Amino acid sequence: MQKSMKKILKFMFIVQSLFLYFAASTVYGGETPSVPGARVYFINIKDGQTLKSPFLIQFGLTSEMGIAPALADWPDTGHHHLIIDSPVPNENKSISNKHIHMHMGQTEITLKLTKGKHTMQMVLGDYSHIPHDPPVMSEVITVNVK
Ligand SMILES: [Cu+2]
Repeated sequence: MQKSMKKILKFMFIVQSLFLYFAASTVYGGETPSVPGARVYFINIKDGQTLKSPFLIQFGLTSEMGIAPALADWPDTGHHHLIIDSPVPNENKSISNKHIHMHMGQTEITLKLTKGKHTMQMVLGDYSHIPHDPPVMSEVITVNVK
């Protein structure tokens, strides 16, 4: 990664932290539209797959929409979230920090999970971490971690 890019990402992270701190009680609209047909999907993991922890997860997004870092309010974009062992978050609210946010616009992560069965679901969130309208979510998949 280029040095300037790293600086930008670091700056955005700081801005985001401040933003979350000062705006924690602000109510967001949750009105960012998604693009019809946009879909998120697990690229390299299938429902029912057995995995050895730690493992890589690659996040796919169809070409109707693009990836942007959190706080970048660009049209038709969002950032990935991974929901583990939990129901879909409230669609009109900011996705809580107990879920994994790929707020720098990452499209893959290495994940450690305890042994056993886990459910995973992807949800795209807008610049303020709120799912789009209508939400862009993957199916819930179950993996077996050994
Ligand atoms: Cu987020």
